[in-house]
Amino acid sequence: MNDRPRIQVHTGDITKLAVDAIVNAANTSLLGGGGVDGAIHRAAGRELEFECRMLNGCKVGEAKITKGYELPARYVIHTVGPVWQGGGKGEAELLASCYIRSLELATANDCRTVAFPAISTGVYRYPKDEATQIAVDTVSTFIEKRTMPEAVTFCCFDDQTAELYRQAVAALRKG
Ligand code: AR6
Repeated sequence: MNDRPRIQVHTGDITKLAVDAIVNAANTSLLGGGGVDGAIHRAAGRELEFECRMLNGCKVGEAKITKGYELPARYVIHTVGPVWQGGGKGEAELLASCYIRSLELATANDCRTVAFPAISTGVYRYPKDEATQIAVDTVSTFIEKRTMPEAVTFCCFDDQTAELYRQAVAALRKG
């Protein structure tokens, strides 16, 4: 193991990352959509959609894995975040479950490096600060008990989101 922190924060487009697996914030159909889902399908090419068609969708809080096709990433892990409905419909547990199920699949497929977008914080309207806290807490709890994945990148699309993640990661290191 080297000394690089196991949790990293990156600002940019997740489709450009040459990691073992990128995570997609998909919908239950797994057949593509807007936001990061649309960007991943565009960059991976039509074969990704063909493989997704075979998967029979995915439940909220669960995850499924495909190949990465034309992406630099070897795999795409598709997970479905909860739609924000005010916080009283189990959204926090479902969002945490997205991170856990994705990391379990990554581990089962020998992925050393994994990148996550900010699941549910776009079209699904999950408040960014709460979603960030859940993402960072859940991932750090998962990896501290295991050696894999070796590194997890939170890939933020804008600087404001990246700053939220940096603060949450820094708080973790102090705590
Ligand atoms: N790289 C990294 N992050 C991105 C990228 C990108 N290329 N593009 C957007 N984001 P969203 P959701 C950020 O709406 O809220 C889709 O239509 C974006 O700024 O993509 O989980 C699906 O098919 C935001 O912070 O996902 C579903 O129907 C984050 O990714 C629905 O949207 C998530 O925003 C899922 O909604």
